[in-house]
Amino acid sequence: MLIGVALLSTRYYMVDLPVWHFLGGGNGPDPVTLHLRGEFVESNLGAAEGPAGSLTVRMIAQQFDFVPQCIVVPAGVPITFRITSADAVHMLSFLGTDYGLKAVPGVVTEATFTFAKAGEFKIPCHEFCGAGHYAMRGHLDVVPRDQFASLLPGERRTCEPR
Ligand SMILES: [Cu+2]
Repeated sequence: MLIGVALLSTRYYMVDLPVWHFLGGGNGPDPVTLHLRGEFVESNLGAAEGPAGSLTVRMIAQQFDFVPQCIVVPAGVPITFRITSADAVHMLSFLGTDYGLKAVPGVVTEATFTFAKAGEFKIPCHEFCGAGHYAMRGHLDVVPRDQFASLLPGERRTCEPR
């Protein structure tokens, strides 16, 4: 019993929060209408410049991919990630770095990371989320700052060769 309680209390984000949001609590994004309205509509995903040159990346994790599948960001600039999930709990890890992010339905996870050098990072899902979990991976393309500045908004959401 005690072990059960201890286990559950460490799984707060996986058990309590999704139940809480399902019951109408909280004011996070609704996983069902995520793609249709609010902060996480398709046109608002990817890297976007905010006031004072800040950079925010918005992303949705869902069974079994990331939207957008690839994001382009500049090197050496603090990047604020805002991530949510459309279904299960997912865990993004940026291979080759210490950075990781949990995507939880109904909740926006926010963290700011800086990638010092240009390079490509794979973003595999590290939380078992279903049958296609093994194939769930995104990409992060870190490009030099001046190259990023010359990209059009649409080019920041794709890893097509430039
Ligand atoms: Cu997964």
